[in-house]
Amino acid sequence: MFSKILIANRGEIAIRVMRTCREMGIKTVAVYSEADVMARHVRYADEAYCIGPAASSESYLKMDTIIEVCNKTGAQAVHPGYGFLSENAVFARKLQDNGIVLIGPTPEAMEIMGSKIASKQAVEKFGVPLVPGINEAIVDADEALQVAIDIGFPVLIKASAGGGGKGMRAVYQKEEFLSALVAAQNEARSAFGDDSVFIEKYVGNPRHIEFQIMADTFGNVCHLFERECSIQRRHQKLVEEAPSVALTEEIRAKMGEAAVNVARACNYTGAGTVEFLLGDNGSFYFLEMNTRLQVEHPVTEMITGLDLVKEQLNVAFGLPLSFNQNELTINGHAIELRVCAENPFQQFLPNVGTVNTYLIPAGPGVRVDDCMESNMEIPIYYDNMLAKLVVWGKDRNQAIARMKRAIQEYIITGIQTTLPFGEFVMSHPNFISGDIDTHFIQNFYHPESEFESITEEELALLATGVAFLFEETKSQLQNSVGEQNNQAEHSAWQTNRRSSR
Ligand code: MV4
Repeated sequence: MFSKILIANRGEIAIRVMRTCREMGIKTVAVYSEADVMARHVRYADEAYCIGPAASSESYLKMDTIIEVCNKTGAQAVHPGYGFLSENAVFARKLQDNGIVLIGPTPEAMEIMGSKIASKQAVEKFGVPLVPGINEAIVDADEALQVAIDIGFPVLIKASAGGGGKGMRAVYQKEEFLSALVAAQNEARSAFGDDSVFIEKYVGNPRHIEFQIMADTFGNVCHLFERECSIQRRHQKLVEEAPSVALTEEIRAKMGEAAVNVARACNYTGAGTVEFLLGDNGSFYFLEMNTRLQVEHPVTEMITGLDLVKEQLNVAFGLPLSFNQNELTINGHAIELRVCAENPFQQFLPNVGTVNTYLIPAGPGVRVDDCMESNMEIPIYYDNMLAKLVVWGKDRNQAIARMKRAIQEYIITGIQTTLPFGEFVMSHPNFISGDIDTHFIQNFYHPESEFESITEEELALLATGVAFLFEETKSQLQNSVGEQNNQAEHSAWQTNRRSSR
């Protein structure tokens, strides 16, 4: 096994990775920015090196500097966590060229899955179900219109280089199509430097179901069941759980097999996630594959009893997976709540400042992956997720009860967090009965009507400033299109302003 690795990340995920390293006797090297001098991940590591100023582009994204630190410290491998360089094929290649192991997939797999069109073309050959549409970049606008008419409205125009909802546009009738196409192409060009877009049938009220997969270098590919991540806002997940109440054993087996085939389609190695849309009649469609360890991986660890970081390290070192598909079973139920520095009573606006008191819950079935402590300022430069509150129960009801109890035990003063939103979800009849889809928040969560709102101008100003600073959460703040909820939010704002001002 490796004797020393570098963790090219910060926050809770850096600590999460280092914990497994310590259990396995692997020394850890942290890198940090000038904003993170006091950060917990820096103190947790065996060695730590400052790699630049606060801005991610000057520190956590500096490939050559990170490689220099590897060379200086003798770190044999790099764990990229999520975000930052984790899905960057250029970085993966640079590591390869320097004889450093990336704890992640090959650059080739990253490239295929980084392109929506390339990934759909690759997985189609493996019989993976796709949303009806065209898996090619649109070249001729009039031809594209005919394709849209053939598919039937509503359709979605999606950017090939997009992901997480960036560069998506819903079109409800043919009169809107050509202007939407031009707008989508322009948006894709300025956001990704690539204006390739394609068209899909718009699936209404879907669930977001994703499968964890693990693959080794011996051709073993397993799925570790699903996570349901339907409770999202602006493509930021807020609550995730495993397993999903929506899957029968039959659908789970089919989707699991499809997820394994997606991995095979790109010769995947390591930990990855295959995202699907699940329609209400049990139909499911491949959306995209994320070529990293995800934020919500702990719910999978809780129901499978596995340590995904340990499996990643084994695979990266050239060892086989420690299990095969037949040995995996779902044990109990796990739920994760993302604890973010956001005001859930004001449209989840990012909330900056200093945490005064910070006390985490504990007791049976509670796990907190975090990077906070009392009297710590939240750096404005990065993702505003402070912690992940994860619970396990023998069944879903026990997990929900534990989550409510843990939220009540959690004490965070000085800033607003998403904890009260978590309590709202855990108490909502539709969540309790499992009757949820990707429109849960827009359908059921309207606390702002009770509170005085800021103006749209103030929101726009804040959003613009913050968008620069949060590399990770940029997409949620951009006025992403293709969602009815923007309209709903817009009208909520209007109503609010009229009533409160
Ligand atoms: C869709 C869709 C409906 N129909 N594709 C959003 C992010 C990106 N991964 C794909 N997304 C969607 N693609 C078709 N053909 C609806 C969404 C979508 C969504 C998906 C998962 C979770 C939350 C979502 C919220 C809005 C839209």
